[in-house]
Amino acid sequence: MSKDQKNAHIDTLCIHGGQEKCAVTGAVMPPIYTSSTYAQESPGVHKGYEYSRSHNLTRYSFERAVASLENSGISSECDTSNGGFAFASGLAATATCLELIDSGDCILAMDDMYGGTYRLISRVRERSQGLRPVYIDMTDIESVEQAVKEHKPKMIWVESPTNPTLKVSDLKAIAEIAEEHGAIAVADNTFASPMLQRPLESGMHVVMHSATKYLGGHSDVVGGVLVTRDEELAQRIRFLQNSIGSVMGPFDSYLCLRGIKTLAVRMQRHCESAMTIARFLEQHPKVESVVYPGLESHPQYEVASRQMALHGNPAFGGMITIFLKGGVEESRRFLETVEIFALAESLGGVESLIEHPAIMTHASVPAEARAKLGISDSLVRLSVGIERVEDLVEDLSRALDAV
Ligand code: P1T
Repeated sequence: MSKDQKNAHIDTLCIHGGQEKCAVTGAVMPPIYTSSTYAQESPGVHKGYEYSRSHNLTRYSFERAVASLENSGISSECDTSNGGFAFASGLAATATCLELIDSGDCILAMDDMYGGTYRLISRVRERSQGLRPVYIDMTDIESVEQAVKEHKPKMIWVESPTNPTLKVSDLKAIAEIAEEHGAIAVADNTFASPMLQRPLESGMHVVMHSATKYLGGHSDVVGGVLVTRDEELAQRIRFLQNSIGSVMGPFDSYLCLRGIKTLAVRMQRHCESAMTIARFLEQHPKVESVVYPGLESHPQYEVASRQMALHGNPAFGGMITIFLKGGVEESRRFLETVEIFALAESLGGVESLIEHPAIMTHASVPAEARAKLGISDSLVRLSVGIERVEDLVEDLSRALDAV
């Protein structure tokens, strides 16, 4: 990015952050570099590009763009992509991040999080890496302090807002605890996106995204990202990214880069429509309760209002969780009746999606843990897209009438 863009507004950074026009052609978008390898003049003498797992300019463009949005502050002298790293999926990013800690180490993790993250930590890395996970509710900062003292974790993994119960944790307070105890603090920022929340600015060491969601934004690509503000971690993650090799390919990098160009306008619409829908659902007689960080009834409404903002005003994202009156049959009827909302896993795209976490995205979380977290048969998760909000309300209204 040129010097005069350094203080640019985040809306502008979505389009220009970390980008340079092609020196040869002036192309405003980077070419999709498909070459798997690069010719060398003499063994070891090359233009900085050896092999595409290690070096790929299309991927770098996307990595730099996200690093700019997350405000990594890492120079290109320290890291080619300013501390941004792109992976084949969100879970590939998470898996690589977990390699920052050693066999036998404790990881303190949020009790509620994406089911696949839980599965990776508990059902894969606990066995293969000897990780010792401890799950706690990080909305309670005192319990984070206590758990850190007791278990001495090497990594603290927090998702905020969480998937699917939308718990919001105080990232600044957690980062301070991690810093004091020498643990690496990682925030999964998928639900908020860098438009609403920049965890590195709150002191977290690493931010993770499923780029499949808001960054990509069009449900047509699977990807993941890590960004760090710490120079040493940047070097270690660069090494791990290349050594493990689960990198994002050039076509996907191009799609993700294209996606974030419209992140600012998309997030604005997601937030506005979700608020309208949350208020509509809140007063609906077939709905037992609505969880949305922007409602005063949300248990962490105050933290969310402080931590999540769009253009300086509190903003709470496009995800809503509801509890329907009744059980699995009522949920099924509702989910089978919606038309504009697609019954599908995933979230964060321009189209509205709806799903049943207990049967779909969080089936890998043990039933006992799900029950403790309240992920019941009547819980339904909505990802509010950017269609006309009146049409979305009508769709939900019709489906609720059918329950
Ligand atoms: O699907 P993948 O790109 O590998 O990302 C995993 C992931 C990580 N973190 C959060 C908060 C997520 O929501 C996800 C993926 N989630 C879904 C597929 C879902 O429907 O919830």
